[in-house]
Amino acid sequence: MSEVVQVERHGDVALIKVDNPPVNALGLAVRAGLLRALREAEADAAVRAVVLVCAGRTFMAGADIKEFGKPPRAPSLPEVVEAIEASAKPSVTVIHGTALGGGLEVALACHYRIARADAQVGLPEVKIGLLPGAGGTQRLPRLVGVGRALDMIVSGNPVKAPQALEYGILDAIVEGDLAEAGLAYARRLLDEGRGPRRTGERQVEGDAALIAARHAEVQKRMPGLFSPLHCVAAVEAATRLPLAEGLKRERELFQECLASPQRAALIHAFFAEREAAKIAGLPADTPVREVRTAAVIGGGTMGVGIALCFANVGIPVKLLEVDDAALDRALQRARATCQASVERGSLTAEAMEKRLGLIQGVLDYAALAEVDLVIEAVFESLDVKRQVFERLDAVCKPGAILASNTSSLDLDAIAAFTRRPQDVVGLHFFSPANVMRLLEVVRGRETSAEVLASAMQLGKRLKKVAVAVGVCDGFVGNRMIFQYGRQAEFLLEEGASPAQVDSALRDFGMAMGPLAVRDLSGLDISHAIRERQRPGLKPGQTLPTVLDHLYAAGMLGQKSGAGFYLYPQGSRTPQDNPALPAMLEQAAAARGIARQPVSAEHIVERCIFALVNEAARILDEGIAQRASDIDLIFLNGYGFPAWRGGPLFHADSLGLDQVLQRIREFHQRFGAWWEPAPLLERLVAEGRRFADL
Ligand code: 3H9
Repeated sequence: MSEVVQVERHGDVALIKVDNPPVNALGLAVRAGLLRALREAEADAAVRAVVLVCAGRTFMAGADIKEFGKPPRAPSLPEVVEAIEASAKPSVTVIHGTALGGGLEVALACHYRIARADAQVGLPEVKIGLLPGAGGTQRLPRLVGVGRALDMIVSGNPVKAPQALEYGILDAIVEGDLAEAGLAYARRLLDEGRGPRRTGERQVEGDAALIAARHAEVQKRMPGLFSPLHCVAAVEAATRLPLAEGLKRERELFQECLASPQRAALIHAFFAEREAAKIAGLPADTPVREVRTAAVIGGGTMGVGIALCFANVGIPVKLLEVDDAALDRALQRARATCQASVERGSLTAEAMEKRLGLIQGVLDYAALAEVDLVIEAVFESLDVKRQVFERLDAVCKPGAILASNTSSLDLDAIAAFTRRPQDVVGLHFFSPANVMRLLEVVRGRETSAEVLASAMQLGKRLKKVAVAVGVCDGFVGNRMIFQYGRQAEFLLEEGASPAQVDSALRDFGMAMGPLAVRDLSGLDISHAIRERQRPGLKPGQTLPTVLDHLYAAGMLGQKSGAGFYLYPQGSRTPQDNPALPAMLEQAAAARGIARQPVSAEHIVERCIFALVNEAARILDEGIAQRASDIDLIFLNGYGFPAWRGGPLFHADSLGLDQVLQRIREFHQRFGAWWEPAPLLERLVAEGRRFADL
């Protein structure tokens, strides 16, 4: 018997225990072990029932994702699952932690399912470009109905044990030792004379109208995504085919997903997220400082969003403002944000009050003396930051972590305003902070290993994707986005309209077009950044001038009703700005060019390759640790399409030689901004990819 699967006899019940840390993934050894254990129990006349439990922190979290894309090895998971369901002896499984993907499919094949109250079950395959391929799409609808099965399979979101009980996925919720609970349940089954109860033998009620509606909804809400429609098709098959044929159809659809480039991109993103937590030179056992209480300085949109991040995970947080009126506004803003969640149904009124109760408004720095961590979210000016950090240095207890949410100022300069630069770190949240998953953790020259490790751990606690970055103008994300946005402006001057630029990039998969984003964040901010950067430009790095024209006309984006687009009467729907064409003509004339049509393909190449070229410099300078960290930043902070895996995964899949060739052409045609990054040239010369770094 393989050691990852062990069998113990408890009288007439065989207890099968899976122990494959960290998450009991169903790799080859587990599959083979399960099959052997099952056959052994089948063959032993003294065994009358089987109990399946997992050791460690969780039930099986699914197939072993590392095996996808490699040659399949028998026994396959569907084979194991079929054997479990077909068994003539009743089986009970006990779920703790998360039963996900193939893990839940194994559980659905067991004849009875019980779980701890804090367990969760789900079929998240869609999130990695797949569909449940071991019977999940055929058995779940048989158990919970087509509507609920589609909800779970298309969203990939898990449900908690009490809800799973209500749905009929679980038979009971249990407490205490897993094996004992399973054995007790099995004994009861035997006492009551109950035998196997196979989900696959149940009938599914078809609902063609519901399936058609879901199909249409997926097409609308998830454009460009390959696997969600396959999920719908597989569930549809369950409604009209007998189990064996439905399983065959599921297998075919699964194989199509497995072969799709989107699967590879999404799995890249999955592992990128896990990799990002590992920092070279920072051992996993680096001591961390516990954050029991926090404070945020500044109650603007950003500060309030950050305070909510803490309250959302149950950490008490003080919010400091300059006077009563500003504090009132900030607390109102926090309430309004939560209220919107209550109205959407994603938060109960009771939970809202609990969260808001964790945010305490304060006016005096003295109130911050005992907090474990402070995040400054005040105006982006070094002078203002100096005042804040000098005061924090004076009042905060020794060992408190002092963080800045600056998006582009020099963190080392900020750290130098204190006598404890080792305790200073950047925590760059993205707006809206309580929604966006990305957190750039900026490591200053002096930031201690302990503070960096604590900040990374805090990111995970706040349910963020924390990525460590180094100090430079704009860190990783914004530094790249400066290049991207600049190309968007050049393209306008060369002949494109804002709607053309934005729709080309939306069609590529970006959540929003670059110009609509700029209007949303405010052109005054873009202008201020541009002016700050101007003195550092290298020879030949000319700037587009359209922004200057808009700024001079007081067109600051959504906040002023006009920017790259027009927003009449407070509308958020962009319309053409009639003042823009004349400005673009002027800008083009100043550059000595005639505006002419630009293709969508050219727009995408200019903007996306600008990201890639800058990312290569960032990697070379060590500002980002690895290519996949940069991908992660763009996937979680900038609306880059997950199914393309991030800008560098995308560049690898296009072929870096192709990308470099286009960049060289752009260098010839458009000048200094396009000087190829040395790393890109090296990679191409060596026939390597970003993924090989
Ligand atoms: C599937 O089941 C297909 C079937 O339908 C059909 C097949 C025919 N495989 O996230 P963490 C590793 S598709 C391999 O930091 P947490 C992970 O890389 C699968 N490795 O922990 C990390 O490794 P490392 C459907 C896996 O507590 C370590 O475990 N299932 C897998 O924050 C810890 O992970 C899913 O999509 C895996 N399946 O969260 C579930 N899962 O330490 C994917 C994890 O070397 N997993 N690892 O960096 C998750 O959602 C989370 O990992 C989980 C734990 C919630 C389980």
